[in-house]
Amino acid sequence: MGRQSYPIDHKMMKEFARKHPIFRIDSPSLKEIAAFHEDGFVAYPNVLTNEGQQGFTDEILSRDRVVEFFETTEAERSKPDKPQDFVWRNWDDKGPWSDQLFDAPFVKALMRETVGQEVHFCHSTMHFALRGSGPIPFHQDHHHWRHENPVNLAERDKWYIQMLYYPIGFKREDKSLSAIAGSHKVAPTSDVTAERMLAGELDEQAGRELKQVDLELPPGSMVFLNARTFHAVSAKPLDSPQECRIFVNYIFKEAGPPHRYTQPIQPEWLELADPERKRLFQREHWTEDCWSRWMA
Ligand SMILES: O=C(O)CCC(=O)C(=O)O
Ligand SMILES: [Fe+2]
Repeated sequence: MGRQSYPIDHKMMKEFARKHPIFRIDSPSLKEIAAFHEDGFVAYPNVLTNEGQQGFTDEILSRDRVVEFFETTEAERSKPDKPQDFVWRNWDDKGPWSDQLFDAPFVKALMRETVGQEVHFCHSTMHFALRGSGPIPFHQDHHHWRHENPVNLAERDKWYIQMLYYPIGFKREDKSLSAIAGSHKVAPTSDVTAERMLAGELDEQAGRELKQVDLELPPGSMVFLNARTFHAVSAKPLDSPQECRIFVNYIFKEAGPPHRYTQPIQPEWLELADPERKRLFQREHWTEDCWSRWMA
């Protein structure tokens, strides 16, 4: 399927997905779901099909904004300033591979086994890190936990899930992802820090040993992450053998008030969606005053 502007005919996309599934598997195992609940994340190394890994990567690299970024980056290389990392939020210009990541059988099964039926798409992003890219310290991305607005205080126990895709993978200490296993079990008070967790001060509260897990993932991998779980990313060394690390994030939320980044859905996405996908997309998006309306 050639480069076309998105969304193209949804029936065509579905037909493509049926013939060319992006995932090797259609559902998680019980053991994986148990590990997810215990650790706050589960890694799926090489979960994309060979064709999916290649197609997804090519699709990413062929987006107009991406082509422009690399053209600019080439020009910037001869300048003294380092080129900036690339962040695309919201990445709405999908193709037939990234389109599958909304609701492939594997995605739906993961959601069904964790969140349940009341799940909404929140937003999706694309990121590139070039050599010299800095580290990201330990953090949580669950907005109901990070915003003190009464709506968020009331909604804190609802699910906020990130599906982190690494189409070309990463090596340890080369923009590698680390997570503190079990950290999702600690109450979200302001005195909780990654340092205290790693020093063992909060093990008793979590009911387990909180420990740092440093990942290394081959191309075509995904990490299914409870966004309460503390996670961090190392820097990309200047002499990294990988020129540019690619990371794509699909975020889903339990039904309820918008999160800080819950994105607007384009009308054409809804027009073309089947009923199941419509349910994923039919929710309120974030606006400056949305939380005050939810409390009224
Ligand atoms: O780059 C990654 O692997 C994860 C990045 C991250 O944690 C974030 O963007 O919030
Ligand atoms: Fe994060």
